[in-house]
Amino acid sequence: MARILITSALPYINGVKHLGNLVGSMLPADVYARYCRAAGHEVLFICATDEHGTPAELAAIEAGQTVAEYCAEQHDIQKTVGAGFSLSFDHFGRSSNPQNRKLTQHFCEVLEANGLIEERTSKQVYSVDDKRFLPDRYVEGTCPNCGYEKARGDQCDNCGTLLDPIQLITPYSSVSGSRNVEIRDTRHLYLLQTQMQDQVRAFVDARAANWPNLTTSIAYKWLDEGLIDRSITRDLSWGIPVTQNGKPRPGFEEKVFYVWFDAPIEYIGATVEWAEANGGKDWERWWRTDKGAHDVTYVEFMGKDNVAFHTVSFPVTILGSKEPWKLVDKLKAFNWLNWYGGKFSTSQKRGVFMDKALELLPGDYWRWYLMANAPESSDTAFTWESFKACVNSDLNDVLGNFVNRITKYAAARFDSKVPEGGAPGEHEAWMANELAIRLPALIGYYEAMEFRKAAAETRAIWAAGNEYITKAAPWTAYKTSVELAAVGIRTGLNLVALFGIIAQPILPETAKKILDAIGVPEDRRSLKPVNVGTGDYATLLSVLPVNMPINVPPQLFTKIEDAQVADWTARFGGG
Ligand code: B3M
Ligand code: ZN
Repeated sequence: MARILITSALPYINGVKHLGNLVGSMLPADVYARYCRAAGHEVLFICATDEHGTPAELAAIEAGQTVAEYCAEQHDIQKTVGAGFSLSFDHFGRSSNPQNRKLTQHFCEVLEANGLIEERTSKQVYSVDDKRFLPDRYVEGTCPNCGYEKARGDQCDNCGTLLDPIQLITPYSSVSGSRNVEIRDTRHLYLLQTQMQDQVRAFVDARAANWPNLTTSIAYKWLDEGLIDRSITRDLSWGIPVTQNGKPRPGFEEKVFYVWFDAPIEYIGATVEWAEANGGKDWERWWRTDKGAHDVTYVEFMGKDNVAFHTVSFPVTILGSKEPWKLVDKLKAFNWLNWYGGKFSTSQKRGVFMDKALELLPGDYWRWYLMANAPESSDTAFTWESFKACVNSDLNDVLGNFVNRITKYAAARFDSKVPEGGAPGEHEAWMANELAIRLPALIGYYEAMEFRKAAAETRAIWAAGNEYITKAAPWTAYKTSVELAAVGIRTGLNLVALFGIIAQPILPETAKKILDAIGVPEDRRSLKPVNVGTGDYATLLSVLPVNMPINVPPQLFTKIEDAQVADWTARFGGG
């Protein structure tokens, strides 16, 4: 039994996330956490809302709330929606909680003690009417390169030039549209990443062999370009106050930490929240290598745009502290799930968002589609047509029908019991051989966090069961030999149990319905090879004792109709 710490990238607080956000971090992290638990490991699965920064402040203004009220409300909404998708976090915290504040201030102070923090003055655009310094992407103006009039402060969308906002000609605030802006000096804390270059590279080198290409290529791109010293404070009121020796830092009373400085620290902060919320559990054994975390495997999940922050920036914080904190071991990154040809967009409200998705269909439908089509090796596209095809074929035809047919027949002809009698023959041997090949492959894909392949193998096992039952045809056999039919139905019921067991990571609600109905005890639901077997006929038939009573599960899935696709396309777009 291993100890595995799993974190999902923290969803930003400004509204319910879309399906692309879900499949890029929270969902695969959950599938992996469920796999690891079912494989018998000790798992701690942590997530939280990422609540600081300008977008949170602006969203609160738009909602007519204080930012604290807005965040509290949105946190609860995201928590409820996550539960609707069966996301099994051990704790879903908040980066604005006191635990994170204390840790973030601590990290800054030890980094400063280690000579890695410096105060520097820089020039920034200040909006007099908005009474605030404007973050780069909230300043717009005319591009000095191509003359485009709506260039953003960080980059011109017309010619692609990377910009510093003070280069814009006739800048204005995109928050209010005001042109009453000036360039002012402001002092900030800089984290001297340049001094950590070699240590971070050594850290990446030591792990690169275990990281997928997408992760290592991004980490090395940043290292090869050379790390730059980075400001970790901002002129804002909403955020974590900047301290020195535990007191407000002189000159920084109106400033807070930059959201990307405190957000990853919240992985630790949320673990402290979890410990405190659960009667003082020991959080240090997950995070402090001097206090038991040396044998923890730490696995992070995120979209590719977050990789640099987790392979370089956060490790600078951790390594620079010179304290024995746990560093990431495995990092699984995802490409984009697109909405048809384009992008899902939170600001433009394009695509399907998690709350709306649950109004259409239960979480398991989405979980299956998203994992079977996860954007692992390249971007993938959501379409209603592919969603319908996937649900109707995999879930209804392949899994649902099998479970329904076998259990109903057992109920009708074998007195709702696992039938005894008869001896296995060539069809059962074929099925056992399929499992002998496919079950270890499935476990291997989960271990390697290859989720599309895990979903495909799960489906292939269900499909093999369908092929078996077509060959064995117990309903035909029954007419001439009840014993022969008994073998087929006994095998079929054991396959139903096995199909439920292997469905647990991706389809937790459906798996529970199946396993509860046919009475598989909790301690026989594990995904350890001793339980699911390596495929010999003895283990294949050993999940359910003969004569054990079984129930027919409630209907597992309903098919998606063309009319629904038309309705959803009209409501959400697409096509
Ligand atoms: N909140 C993801 C985003 O908003 C960001 C992840 C933080 S992980 C520490 O794009
Ligand atoms: Zn331009």
